Amino acid sequence: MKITGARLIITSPDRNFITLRIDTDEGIYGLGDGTVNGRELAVASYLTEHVIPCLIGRDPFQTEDIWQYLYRGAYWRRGPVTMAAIAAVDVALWDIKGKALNTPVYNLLGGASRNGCMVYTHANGADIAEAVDSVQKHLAEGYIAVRAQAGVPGIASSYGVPKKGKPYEPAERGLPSESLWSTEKYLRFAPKLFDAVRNAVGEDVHLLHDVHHRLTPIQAARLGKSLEPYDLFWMEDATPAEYQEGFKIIRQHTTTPLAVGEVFNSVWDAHDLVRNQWIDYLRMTVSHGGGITSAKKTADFCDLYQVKTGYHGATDLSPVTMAAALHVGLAVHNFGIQEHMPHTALTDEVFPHAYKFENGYMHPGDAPGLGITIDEELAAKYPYQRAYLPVARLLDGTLTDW
Ligand code: EZ4
Ligand code: CO
Repeated sequence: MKITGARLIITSPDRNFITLRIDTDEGIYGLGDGTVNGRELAVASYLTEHVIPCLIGRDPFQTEDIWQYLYRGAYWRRGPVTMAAIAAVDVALWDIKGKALNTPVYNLLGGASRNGCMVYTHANGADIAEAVDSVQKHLAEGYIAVRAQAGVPGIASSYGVPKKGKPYEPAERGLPSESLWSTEKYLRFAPKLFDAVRNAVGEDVHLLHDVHHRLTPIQAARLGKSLEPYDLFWMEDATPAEYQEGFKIIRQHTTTPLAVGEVFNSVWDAHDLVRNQWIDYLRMTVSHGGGITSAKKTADFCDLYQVKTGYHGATDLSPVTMAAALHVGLAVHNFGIQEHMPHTALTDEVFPHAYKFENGYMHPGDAPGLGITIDEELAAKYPYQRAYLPVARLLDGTLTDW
């Protein structure tokens, strides 16, 4: 089999997505996701100008060789744009391989290691009462694990809390908006939120929380300690992780489980975190970290240290990434949990898919390949629109981590 062509489908059904379609001489095609929220067109250009011309004529079954060709062969390594472009190719090739062999991708990664992938979804509210209601609403939908975020009193717009009446979507059309942040107010508030949520839902529900890189290591250590009575499944992105050793400080002070990595793009971003057992869950996005080939290797590396997967699954990753994450998650031994922030109905319509949610778990489905298609006619009705994530400033105007 030979690759005969590849092209991008750029569409914005409620938000922007970059989809790579690779075609072969046997009529089988595969899909990959190259979306990097707020930097979409950089990946598109990287693929169109520099990657697609190198793919023509290659054997799509050579996922390892093509991965190495694009990674080592570029000389310039890593970074979200490069690794998302490599991932888009890699995921599309696994899709082709599955379709050609008439089997779901998870069978090519070791087969199903479980019946389904436990997922968590997002609950949020402008205040504690609304957040508690939102958690209960998601439990009624069948979720057994829920992430809770609430507006921090005195801060106009808090991370994870939508504008009234709208579903939460981190990017906004136009140029970046600016939000305010106060660590002091947040550190006082977060334990009150989880006291209320835990009391409302009882012991059996898995509760998660996303700090979204807002704290220093010692502040994160304090938060982890103050949340211990509420038995969190994890505390996510407690501190920016460029400095991996920062997690050692958090670890020394708290037994609250730690998850990190949604902005990582290489196993090397997590090397110290994993081999020192400073974290419990690695969140590196399948489509930002080089695709299925590297996700499988990274999961196997984590398994040696009892670190589990907790793949990023926000709405800014297309349904193609959700499918890829579920195939890897079903197969690897050390699956932990999968984030599930459901796409809008329109996005789902543009990307018809075989994966399903039922009673707290998701399954990638048994269609050959990834089990995902794209309705190109519908996609064409929603052209790209510039959109950005917000930036955050401290109350005195200092730019901080959003
Ligand atoms: O803010 O993916 O855990 N999920 C998250 C996400 C991120 C977005 C950024 O593009 O933190 O909602
Ligand atoms: Co997060």
